[in-house]
Amino acid sequence: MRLIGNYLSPFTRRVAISLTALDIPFELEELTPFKKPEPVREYNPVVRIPTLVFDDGDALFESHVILDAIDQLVGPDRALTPASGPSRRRVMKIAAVATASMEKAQWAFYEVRFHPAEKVYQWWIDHNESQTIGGLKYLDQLAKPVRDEGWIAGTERMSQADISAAVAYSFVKAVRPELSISKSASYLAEFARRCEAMDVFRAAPVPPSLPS
Ligand SMILES: N[C@@H](CCC(=O)N[C@@H](CS)C(=O)NCC(=O)O)C(=O)O
Repeated sequence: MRLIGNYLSPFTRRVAISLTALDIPFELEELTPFKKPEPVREYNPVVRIPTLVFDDGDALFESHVILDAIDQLVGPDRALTPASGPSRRRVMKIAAVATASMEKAQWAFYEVRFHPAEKVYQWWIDHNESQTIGGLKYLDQLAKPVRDEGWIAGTERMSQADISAAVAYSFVKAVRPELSISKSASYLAEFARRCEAMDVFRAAPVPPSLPS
């Protein structure tokens, strides 16, 4: 399998960490679609990452679709999102808060990254950042009892809720450092630190610097 994307993208990162956690081998084709859109367009008409190309040439995009497909590949005993029942709903709800927080931080980041300084709309940044903070504070309360041990959705092993929550935290910290999220979501910070120390997370590290 070939994963097209990069590890600043939290959506790519949660897919990469999940693939590794499920022992599914893949190669990262590292690129940003803003600078190199063609290899993505070949498989994804909307030209976004992550795009996962299967060995038979088929491809999937949208991280939740990819994650569902790889869960199906390994089967319900190993899947990162439970197949049914209350735990499925809980894992999906927490992962949804995490991905919405990623998305909102990304929109604030894009506002600065893609506009000339005189066209940056501060109200829009503040609006998105307040939603990001709301999401991370929600995750913070869930992380409080499990910051040293256990999993955020109360599952017996790591689930998609854990991966997405930790990835969301690390992404926001990287792209919106001015939010000082380690202070306002300190339990989530501890939980994310624990996750980021795991081999599966370390195999898909957040880049040390932001793109220019
Ligand atoms: N909902 C999508 C979001 C994917 C996304 O926003 N990817 C960004 C990078 S993090 C991207 O490809 N941006 C390029 C663009 O929107 O033109 C998912 O879960 O995969």
